[in-house]
Amino acid sequence: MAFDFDMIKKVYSNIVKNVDEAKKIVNKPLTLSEKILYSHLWNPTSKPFVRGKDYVDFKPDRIACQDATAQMALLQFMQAGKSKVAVPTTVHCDHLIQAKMGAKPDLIQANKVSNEVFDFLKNVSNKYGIGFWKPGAGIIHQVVLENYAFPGGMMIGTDSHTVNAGGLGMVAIGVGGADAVDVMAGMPWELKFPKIIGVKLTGELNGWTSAKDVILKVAGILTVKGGTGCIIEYFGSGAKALSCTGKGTICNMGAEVGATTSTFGYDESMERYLKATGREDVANEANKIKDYLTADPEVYDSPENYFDQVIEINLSELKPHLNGPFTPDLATPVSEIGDKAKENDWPLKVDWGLIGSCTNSSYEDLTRAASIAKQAIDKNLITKSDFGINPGSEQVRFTAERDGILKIFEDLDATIFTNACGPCIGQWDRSDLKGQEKNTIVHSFNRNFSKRADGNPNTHAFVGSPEIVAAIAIAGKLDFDPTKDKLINQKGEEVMLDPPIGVELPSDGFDCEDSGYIEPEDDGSNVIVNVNPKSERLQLLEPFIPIGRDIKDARLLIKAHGKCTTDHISMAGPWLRYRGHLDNISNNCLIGAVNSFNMKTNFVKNQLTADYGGVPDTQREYKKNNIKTIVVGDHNYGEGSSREHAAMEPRHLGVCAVIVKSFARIHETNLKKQGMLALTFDNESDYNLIQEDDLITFVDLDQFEAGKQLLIELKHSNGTNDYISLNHTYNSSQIDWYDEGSALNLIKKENL
Ligand code: MIC
Ligand code: SF4
Repeated sequence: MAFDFDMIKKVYSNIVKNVDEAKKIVNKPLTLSEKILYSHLWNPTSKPFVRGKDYVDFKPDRIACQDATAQMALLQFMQAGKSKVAVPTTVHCDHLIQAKMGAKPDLIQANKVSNEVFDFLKNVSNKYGIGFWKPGAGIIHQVVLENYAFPGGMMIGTDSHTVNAGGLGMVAIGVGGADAVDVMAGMPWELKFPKIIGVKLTGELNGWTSAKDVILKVAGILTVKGGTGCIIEYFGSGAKALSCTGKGTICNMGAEVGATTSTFGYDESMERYLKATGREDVANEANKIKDYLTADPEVYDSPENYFDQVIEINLSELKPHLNGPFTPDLATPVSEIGDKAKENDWPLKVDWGLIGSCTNSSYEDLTRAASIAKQAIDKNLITKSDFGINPGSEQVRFTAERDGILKIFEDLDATIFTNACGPCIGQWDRSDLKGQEKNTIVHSFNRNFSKRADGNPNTHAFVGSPEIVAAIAIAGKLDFDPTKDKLINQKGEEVMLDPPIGVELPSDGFDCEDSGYIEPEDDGSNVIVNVNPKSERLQLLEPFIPIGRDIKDARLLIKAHGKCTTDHISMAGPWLRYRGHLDNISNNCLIGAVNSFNMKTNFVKNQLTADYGGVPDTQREYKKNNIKTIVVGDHNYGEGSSREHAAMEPRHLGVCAVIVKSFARIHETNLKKQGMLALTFDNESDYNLIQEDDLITFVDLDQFEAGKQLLIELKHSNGTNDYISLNHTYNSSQIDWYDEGSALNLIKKENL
């Protein structure tokens, strides 16, 4: 039986009732996204919601957390005063495993190095009724797709790629830990009712083109912020023809365009996947209410009448792409990447080809890449680049091993790493890299921000499908176009690679000896959770003190120039080790952000001494001297990860406000939840008015209220001043979070 089958049945009976009701209220045919949203309302509504405007309370069906974010989420939940989580929740250990030698030794090493954290997560899970997936079980989103996702469901997860579950027709949304705590504590989860972008897929994938190329293309069209505040709903004959895990790939990388989530209507590919992954029961239930698990026919017949924006992609004409470097929306067809690389001086030699990550580590992905690897062996080719594979889950790995797929990669000298995130999040001991040399890697991951995979700012990372990565790793050069270029084999002959052939689902079924799942005790009240006060990895949280309505003569900590993702604000890689220790991890606060006054990273002016120093150290000095500070940023500030550390660190160190041109959704919410001010310039160019030595005063914060601008005064060091109007999206309950010091403080108060 599927996990939480009774819950799913209940959701299905509600969907029927609630969608019928919603149709009357909205009074027109509904998109799938609306059906799922309206059937998960916390309170019934009598009026339609305005997309992109109304804040709505939702009731998600489940929660998933991964080890790197779960630590902070659970440390917060432990303070909420509850004995058990209110909705089915799971924790997945996948981020804290470094790729180095290969799966077995790497896992042993991770269990040694992060034993304290894994034990903490296991105990807390056991205590509060949370399902625990131990290290090696797989990457959270692949495990969720295989076990928990279900058509028409709504879930949240403390990871931005939670959206992967859209591949099984869910509305699955990435959130910060504090949001997850609300739902774990039995409270509603709030979201601004999203706009909806329709993507119509026509034609059929062929040759070297795969599902990955759909989202690489969409990323090129929408850019990293084009999906902000929107759900992307895919439909059309081309959508139906995609496999379920292919749909997962597309939804997964919706995070890279800032989309709230992405989804597909229930279809036969999902039915096949549910059945293949042991959930025939769920498929049978879904089949009974099929029409409720996709949009009304009118919507897909005339999409322009129902979506806020419509994009059409003809899959028959779509070409394989490589996106990058440094940003996932720089989309280039493989056939043009060589010329572009030469123009831009990107290194053509490719040092590594990496296959894996939550977006492309399914059985089908491995078979498509293996079909290329097999040809290389048969045609006497060797890989010119190093080649590494992270399978998505133990079920995928076990089955791929049984079916001889891993052997093909090994015969080609690839290293099979653990079923985990690995290099995707900088958990990679990259042996070939000596210093900061300029180099190129290609991978099937989703993000390629500067320094992400290996900490080297000069690594040019390109994102492509697993089969393109395999082909390029074999060729060893970025300007290899497998659709037309030949390679010279070991015998000196010219050979070509044929297009990949994938196996959607294993013909002998999935198999696995130990999935890595640990069920919690029914009553965990006797489970003891210890946190060593001397630990450098875990630290119990102290409540934040409210910032208050009086911010006068604050200092500028940093004005960040250009792209400032959560990786720039709170780097991952080696810093993942401190994710459960707020004070220690705060030592990476904003160290990757570029100071717009000198274009250097981690080099800001300390107004107390007039010296320049690192961001965290400088901020600690301000805090010691009770000086309030603000951070200023550019567009899409906080893009990428859901990690709330990017908000908690500045909060912990005493930053009051973050003022930017625009925010990424999750990060903006994270700042609000932690009791900070998240504000945007009314006039974007006012960013330029802010000077390094300014004294900054909030003029009317005493009148902070929903829908009303705030005004700040800048006193410049030359004696002049400027006034700047700032916008915000706080509603009145979010202003309460600010006044209480954090959303958690408010929960605690209400529980008392
Ligand atoms: C990522 O892909 O950036 C991560 C690491 O999975 C993050 C979560 C984290 O920072 O722990 C995400 O996507 O939310
Ligand atoms: Fe893990 Fe990478 Fe997926 Fe994030 S994007 S969950 S780091 S595999």
